[in-house]
Amino acid sequence: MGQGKRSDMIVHTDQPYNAEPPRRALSSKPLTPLDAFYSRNHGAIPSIDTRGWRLIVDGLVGNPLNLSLSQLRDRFTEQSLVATLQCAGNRRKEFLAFRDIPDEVPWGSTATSTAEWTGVRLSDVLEAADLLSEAGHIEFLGPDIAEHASPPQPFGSSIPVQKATAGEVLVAWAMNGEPLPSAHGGPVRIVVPGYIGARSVKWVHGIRALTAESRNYFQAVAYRLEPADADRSSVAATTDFALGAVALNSDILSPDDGDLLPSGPTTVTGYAFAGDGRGISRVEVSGSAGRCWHEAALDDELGPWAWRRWQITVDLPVGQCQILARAWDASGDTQPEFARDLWNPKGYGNNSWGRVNVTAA
Ligand SMILES: Nc1nc2c(c(=O)[nH]1)N[C@H]1C(S)=C(S)[C@@H](COP(=O)(O)O)O[C@H]1N2
Ligand SMILES: [Mo]
Repeated sequence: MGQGKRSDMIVHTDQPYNAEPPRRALSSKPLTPLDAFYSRNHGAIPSIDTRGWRLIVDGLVGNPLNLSLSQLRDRFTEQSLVATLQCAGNRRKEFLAFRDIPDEVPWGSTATSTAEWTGVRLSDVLEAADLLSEAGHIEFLGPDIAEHASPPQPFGSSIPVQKATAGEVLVAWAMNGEPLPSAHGGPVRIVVPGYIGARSVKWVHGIRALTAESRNYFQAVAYRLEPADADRSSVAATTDFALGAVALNSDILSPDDGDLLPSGPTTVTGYAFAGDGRGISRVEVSGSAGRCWHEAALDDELGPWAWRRWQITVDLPVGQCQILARAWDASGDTQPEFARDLWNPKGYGNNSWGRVNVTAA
């Protein structure tokens, strides 16, 4: 069991450790157990001594801070919230049927998970540091070196100051009531609810107020959405942009792709998630490859930053059959039908209809 994970994790790479759970591991509970939570790493997982850990808050602040974990805990009010993390590369595998994406992890459908996070509000920390009005972005600095970045460098990211001061962003030390495991950023990480996972920097040791976006490789080069033809054109792409809020997505968690099932009534479960706090308004499921759709029952909300789980019973005819799911969010947005219409050179943001193929006997 690598990194304290269940033995049936789908491990894409051991070094660095990149693994996602089987769908059934996400379908059983609203909060993802720690041993099933996907883990995405660009470098070796560091082992950080909690007693020696410090958080430096500097840059465009009037009062720079240097805090130990106990000072962080004592000085600010503890907050907990449920938030779903979703990697921008979630469901990249579906793009590969259309066109190859070299050098990126071929994530399936489960580079997403949900936990209750506990820590302090980033907005409170920034207020104590006397954030200056010139600040436009807040940068997070990690210690782990990504060898494949050019040049090799520690992982980092930034978010706009409006998001950083909105109250939901946490400097977190616990996950589902347990101290943060190393694989998830222990002792302390940032959690940016509603944004792509890459902005939630693990093992954070620095928070820096800047005028503009971070120049870290993972903000300035990777995790940007490029036009579909960017890798073929001779001129540099000018319209790529840093990914922030997660696009509306939904997917099927049970049954799994390739399952053999009895025909007749079958329970289908899944999740829907709209980034940046937009609620889920409706989920529809088809057991007949889209010939007819039925409205799924939504589970209780876990809060504005978490996935909305859903379930429905559909009648499966004997034979091969494709089950589909699509969601609507509170802004009336819905998901595109095909991954191929969303293909992009780095394979980010596949939020096409959820799709599993099963055989009913
Ligand atoms: N320091 C650091 N933080 C990081 C990363 C990393 O490689 N190093 N990966 C990011 C990415 S791309 C994602 S999707 C999330 C994954 O968080 P998890 O491993 O806790 O699931 O962490 C983010 N934070
Ligand atoms: Mo990610």
